[in-house]
Amino acid sequence: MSLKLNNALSQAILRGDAKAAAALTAEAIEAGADPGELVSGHMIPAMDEVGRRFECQECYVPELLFSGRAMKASLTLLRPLLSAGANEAAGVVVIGTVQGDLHDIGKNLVAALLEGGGFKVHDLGVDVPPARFVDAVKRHSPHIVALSALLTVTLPAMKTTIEALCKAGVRDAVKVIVGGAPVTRQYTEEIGADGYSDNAFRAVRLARNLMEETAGALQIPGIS
Ligand code: B1M
Repeated sequence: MSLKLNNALSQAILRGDAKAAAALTAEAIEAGADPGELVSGHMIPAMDEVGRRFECQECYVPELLFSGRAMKASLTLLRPLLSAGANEAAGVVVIGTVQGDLHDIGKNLVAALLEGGGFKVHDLGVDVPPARFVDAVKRHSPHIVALSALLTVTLPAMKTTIEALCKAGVRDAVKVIVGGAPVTRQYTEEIGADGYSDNAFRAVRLARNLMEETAGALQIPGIS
């Protein structure tokens, strides 16, 4: 896979050209590129650059939207490769972006990589109210509830989601993991979540570690 092509993919995402991003991703896959490297080495840096430009008012919401679409167009092609190997042996996860927050690219990436790590994932989407997380826990009996937030103003929704799980009497039945750009380890501890990852790839390791910690108590098939 040539560096030129990788740069072209970053540039396509940066200028919000979904058609080019998809075509270049397909070309890269065909050329045998590593999907994880495409995502973390080229696509995420492009989105970070869009974010930097937005912050400096060098671009505006429409540009965020178009770059988001281009990123999604690439991820649609990469997702089957990232999530290959899904089964229920590793554990069950309910994932969603918390109430008030519409950002789902990072959350989708975490979901795909968890699937690739062997987890069965129930994705509740974006802007998920606490009550829907509670319902999903009752319905799917997950081992892990994964919460994503990208906005400083939606961070408190992580806390209220955990409080809702407590109130419904299901908090002790699950591990709660949190992530997203504004989330910190300190905040994770403050709200009583069980784990935090600043990165989608490391979220899989975190989920596995939590499963290993609780394997005895939860009697999870496939984990001894
Ligand atoms: Co918005 N946005 N956005 N945006 N957006 C950010 C987040 C922002 C940082 C841009 C900036 O100012 N630099 C800023 C937030 C500032 C803050 O609160 N601190 C911001 C803002 C302000 C807004 C609006 C308020 C803008 C407005 O309307 N005035 C608005 C809010 C809408 C809402 O949610 N209610 C808004 C809207 C949007 C779009 C809809 C246009 C679009 C989202 C499209 C979509 O998601 N479908 C968008 C985009 C694209 C961005 C940026 C540019 C890119 C986000 C992204 O997809 N990154 C973003 C700037 C940035 O992040 N640099 C920005 C790529 C993705 C792979 O990374 O999601 O961070 P990320 O996920 C990472 C990690 O965070 C982690 O793993 C991933 C990869 O390693 N991770 C987890 C995420 N979830 C995890 C969960 C885990 C573990 C790890 O465990 C459970």
